Amino acid sequence: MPDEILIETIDQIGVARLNRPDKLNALNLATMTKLVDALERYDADPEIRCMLLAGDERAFAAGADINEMADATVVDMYLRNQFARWERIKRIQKPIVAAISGYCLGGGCELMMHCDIVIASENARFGQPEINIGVMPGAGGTQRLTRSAGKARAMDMVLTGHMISAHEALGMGLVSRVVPAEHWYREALNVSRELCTKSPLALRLAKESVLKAHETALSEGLEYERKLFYLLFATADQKEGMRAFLEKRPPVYLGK
Ligand code: CO8
Repeated sequence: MPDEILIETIDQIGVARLNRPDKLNALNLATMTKLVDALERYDADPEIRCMLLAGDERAFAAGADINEMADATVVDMYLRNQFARWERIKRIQKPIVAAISGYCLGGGCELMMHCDIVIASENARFGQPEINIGVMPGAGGTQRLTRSAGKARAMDMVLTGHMISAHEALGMGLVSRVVPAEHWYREALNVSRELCTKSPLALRLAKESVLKAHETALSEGLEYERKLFYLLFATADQKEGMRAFLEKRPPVYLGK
């Protein structure tokens, strides 16, 4: 069994690292399952105070795995129920620090937005490029990005699929700190160590409270987004967009 997730504990920090470097850590179902299982184990472990989630230098994650979605039907996507895993991440009570270097795109950017403190390398690149493959964000991108960045900037990212730099992401409130490239992981580890010195209960309740501010009317938005995301799997353009990516050619969209 390949290790899609590397797990280690450093003092009281539960570390999980995405480990599909040849696929830029694209989030396939196995990766998401193992990641969520690991985070829940850390959440239940009284020895663990906080979690650190990272990719590698080239990519945090370049999105959901397009190979697994390219030929999927609406029914396949519905029965896969992959968003149940994302709901479980939402319920993690201990703080999650994210260490981001390189590409942080699509589902990867949405995963980053599920984390609590985000440390970004100055070389990190963020984006919601789903529009380029005939779909749209499905794991909270249209909702969380808009709440952080505001409508105009969220629309720009979601409708054009353009990537933004780490400093732009900082300006939008998407990340907490930008650090020189050589410090991206060390700084996240330092922040995690600092959290370990705080009251574990206060950390949990403070996290819960900050998230509450984000939550108002969010659920309806997420539900709406999900239905629209599924709906796109009924379009020819979704099949074309994803096939074109896998065949390494430009897509030809017919608007149907
Ligand atoms: N899925 C599958 N494979 C991928 C993905 C991906 N998202 N991203 C990269 N890869 C693979 C490539 O196919 C390639 O594999 P191979 O070597 O076998 O051909 C390898 O990773 C390296 O990628 P590239 O050769 O393309 O590397 P480049 O440096 O030329 O380009 C990019 C890097 C710009 C990041 C480019 O790989 C890219 O555009 N990737 C796709 C980005 C994208 O569209 N992401 C959104 C995916 S859809 C999504 O996230 C929807 C989320 C919905 C909810 C979440 C449910 C889990």
